[in-house]
Amino acid sequence: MKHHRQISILLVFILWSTISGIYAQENQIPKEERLAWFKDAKLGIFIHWGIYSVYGIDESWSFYNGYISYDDYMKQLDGFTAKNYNPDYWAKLIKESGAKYAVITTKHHDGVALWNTNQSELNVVEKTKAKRDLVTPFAEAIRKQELKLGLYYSLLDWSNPNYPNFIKGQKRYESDDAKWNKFVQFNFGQIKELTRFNPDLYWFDGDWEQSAEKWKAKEIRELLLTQNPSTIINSRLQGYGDYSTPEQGVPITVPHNNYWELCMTMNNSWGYQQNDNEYKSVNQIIRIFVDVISMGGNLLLDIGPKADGTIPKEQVDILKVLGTWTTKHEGAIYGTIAGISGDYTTNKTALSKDSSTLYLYVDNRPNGPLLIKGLKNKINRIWVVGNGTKLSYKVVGKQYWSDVPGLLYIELPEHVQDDDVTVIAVLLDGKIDLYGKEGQVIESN
Ligand code: H79
Repeated sequence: MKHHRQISILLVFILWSTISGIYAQENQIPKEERLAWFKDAKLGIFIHWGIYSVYGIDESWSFYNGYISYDDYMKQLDGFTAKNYNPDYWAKLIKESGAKYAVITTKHHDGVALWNTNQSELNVVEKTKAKRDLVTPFAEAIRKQELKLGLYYSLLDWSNPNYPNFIKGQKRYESDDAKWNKFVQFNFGQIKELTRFNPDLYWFDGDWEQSAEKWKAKEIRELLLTQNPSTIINSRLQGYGDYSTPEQGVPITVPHNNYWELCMTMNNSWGYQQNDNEYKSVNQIIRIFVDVISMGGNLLLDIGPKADGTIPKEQVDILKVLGTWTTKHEGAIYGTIAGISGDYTTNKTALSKDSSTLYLYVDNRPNGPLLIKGLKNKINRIWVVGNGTKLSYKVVGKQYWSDVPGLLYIELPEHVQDDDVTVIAVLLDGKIDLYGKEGQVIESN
């Protein structure tokens, strides 16, 4: 009798753990909740650090495209020292820029891992003078600054002997299930190792070379979400990610996916390239940033540290000046949502989450008062963000017999204007209410 009871308790337990196991796996936390911090973050810093910084050439692509031989590319292992690597300084600088998260390349397409992986000898601990895991101290430093941690990982690995693709036009094999299965095992091995860092975000790359089925993309997603149900995955997982990642090109219209992030270099390179001095100015970067914010996205701005771990001065300077602007305007950056259509004003705009404050980003010296048309709300107050100056405004041309709102003109004196982008807050009497018609029709047909 007692024995029976024990068995039924055991059965109930097995049933319970199976059911809860299934529920724990996928999407237990709704997407909006899981991606809430990401949606509010607006700025992240991308870090491309690898042996390609030794010669200062394109990360992985330089050998893939045949600009350097594979063997010569790999000679860079000898020059990668990380001698002056100071992750605490990196993290402080990232914090100072106003970014809320950082994404570091744990392994690029060249297959060189920045952590002490057990899956392959091709890692900086075993093959370079750095002789240590570089990801762990980075993760710790990032957490100390209360930033979110993102790990970049290339699904494809052009160095792995079991991976089919090697260099452009040269494959190791066309089809070989045994080899491919070994590679998948290796990939899962490395990804499992990365889960030990418990990142807030996984940034996959290189998914285009294989199908979801071959990568076992669904299983990768399940693995990551089982390990941490609140983690986020970028879109480069053949349909199994959470948010889209336009690369380099600023979107022209608001992307369809409500969650997106533009990744962009400061010059024309992801990694450190001494020869590339074509840096965007801080002014250009800030203007791109507000463009992204106005469409409800994030900017993931890239830096490329040198082989010894120092961050090039040009990049440090950009991060610091950017930080001055983001600090001054924090109220009009974090937690905002996409603004209103360009039909209503020539300025880029964003809205507070409750849609009761409209932010205007003035990225040119205006020729006269700023203009918003079609705004039905009453206005409570208008001021310059980060400066506090109250601005005078006037509603002009409202006709008592028409429901078309008047033209809202806002005076913006020279002395309150920012050198880069001036931000104006328009506090409305409630949720924004825009006139959606063509205008009052007067003529009868
Ligand atoms: O790590 C940086 C780059 O090295 C990597 N992503 C950033 C963050 C990257 N570079 N290029 N790409 C990703 C996309 C490459 C697309 C291409 Fe293709 C691969 C162009 C040609 C081969 C896939 C297949 C897209 C078009 C054809």
